[in-house]
Amino acid sequence: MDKKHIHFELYGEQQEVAIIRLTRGSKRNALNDGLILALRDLFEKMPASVRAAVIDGEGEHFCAGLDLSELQERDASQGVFHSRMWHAALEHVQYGPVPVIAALHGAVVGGGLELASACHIRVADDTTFYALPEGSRGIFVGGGGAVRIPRLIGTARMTDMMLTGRVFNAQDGERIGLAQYLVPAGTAFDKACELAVRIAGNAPMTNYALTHVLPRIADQPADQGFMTEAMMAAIAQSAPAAKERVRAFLEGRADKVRIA
Ligand code: 1HE
Repeated sequence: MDKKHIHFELYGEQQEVAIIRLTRGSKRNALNDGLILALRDLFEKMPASVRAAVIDGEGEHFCAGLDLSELQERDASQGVFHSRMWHAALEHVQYGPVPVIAALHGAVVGGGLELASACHIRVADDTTFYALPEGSRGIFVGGGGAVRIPRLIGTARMTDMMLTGRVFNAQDGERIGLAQYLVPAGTAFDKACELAVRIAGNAPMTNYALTHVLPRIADQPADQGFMTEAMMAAIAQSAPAAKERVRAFLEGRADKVRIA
């Protein structure tokens, strides 16, 4: 494991937000095996106080993707296991204990985009650019990108990115759905922390429903999806946290919905 290239700290009044920073800036936060395993372990052993997490990268770029220097040494069967290791690690991010927000800047490329797409919310600053250089390097995505990226931007756009080496800038990335938020240069981390604190205050069952159940409903046929939704709705609304929140609104103690 490569804990020296990953920084972990707790943030917020109740230490409710985990900050996870890739700190391999000299290699543009390229993800070697040790870093991928360290990410998996962090999500597996998240402290109990944590209710949301932020991932960002040190230096000029979020992440340059797979560490290409490790690629040269692998044969086909090792390649399968390597890809499956990424899958397992990024499953821990997507289906881990808490909602995860990626704070993006600079290069979000290859495996860096695969990592970002395993997160639940992406906040990009103006310097962000997105690419899948696997296409021009003679390889393919292997970290879950073939499953997750078409769900964000559609199969046609991902095909274009890989066939032609197309690079999307921050504005176009937000327009096509690679990020949900676009913020001025240098502010993605602060915005991600602000969102994380807000998310951490949600009822835990609602956050669980959104991170673990909604994506599965989206993959179900409509008939099954409606049924899963009904089950989840019933479970969420029966939690004491939900009852108190609804009561607070009815008694005028909770915020109304307003545009910011
Ligand atoms: C790396 C990597 C890397 C940088 N593996 N070492 N990803 C790519 O094909 C992207 C490759 N990287 C780049 O295009 C550029 O580095 C960046 C646009 C991200 C940044 O450019 P720049 O000018 O700021 O940095 P640089 O000078 O290119 O790189 C600085 C150092 O980082 C340099 O090493 P040095 O020892 O010469 O200082 C680079 O070699 C090193 N570096 N990126 C290894 N990716 C699960 S499958 C996923 C498949 C993929 O992700 S494939 C896509 C890989």
